[in-house]
Amino acid sequence: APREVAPGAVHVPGWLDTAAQRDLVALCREWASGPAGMRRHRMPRGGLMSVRMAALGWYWEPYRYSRTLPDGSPVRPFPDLLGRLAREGVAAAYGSPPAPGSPPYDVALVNFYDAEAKMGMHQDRDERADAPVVSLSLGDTCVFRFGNTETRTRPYTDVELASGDLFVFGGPSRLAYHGVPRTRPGTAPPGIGLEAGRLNITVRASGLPG
Ligand code: MD5
Ligand code: FE
Repeated sequence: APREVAPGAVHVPGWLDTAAQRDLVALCREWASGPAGMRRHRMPRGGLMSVRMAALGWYWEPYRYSRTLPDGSPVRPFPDLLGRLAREGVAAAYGSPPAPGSPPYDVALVNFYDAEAKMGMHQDRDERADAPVVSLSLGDTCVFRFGNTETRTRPYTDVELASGDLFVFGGPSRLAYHGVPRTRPGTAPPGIGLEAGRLNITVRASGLPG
């Protein structure tokens, strides 16, 4: 059953069944193989992110979206399947799908966490649309830290995100600070084709033209 962690932030445990998780893991492998596949980005202050990222629809690097990769080559197109899943995810979390005329889902970031990877507290504010972000978790469970809109620190709530879980972040929670302080290696379920590590797919509306 959906659980509201904060206004507009809804966790739906076990939303994807094993077959759907397996299909998404296989697609992530394909997406990871492309030119915009599984990069460790460098932060403006010099550090290398521990999470590896692939981009679909738009290329993202700290902190902007681009239509092309740094070398000018095109980004892999945004798959219709992820747009459909995002709209269904919003409906599952909020009880109704996005209103007609809402900004279209057009970008997905695929994050891979090995046993050591984590993501520091940050806001997702590079989008120009306020559509909810739809997050899908696959593989190892993680500790997801959901904070507040004012600071990177307390108060925050730690939520365990397991394989197959859906999380939708919208409304007043859209600009909350959040991060992944750790994963729990060895907790991935059998039968999805991901023996070690965690994949997270976030689907977003960029609000950017064309
Ligand atoms: C992850 N990814 O598990 C998380 C889950 C990212 C990222 O944080 O930026 O790729 S998605 C969490 C998220 C996205 C947008 C808004 C909020 C949370 N939020 O308002 O808390 O790899
Ligand atoms: Fe984020």
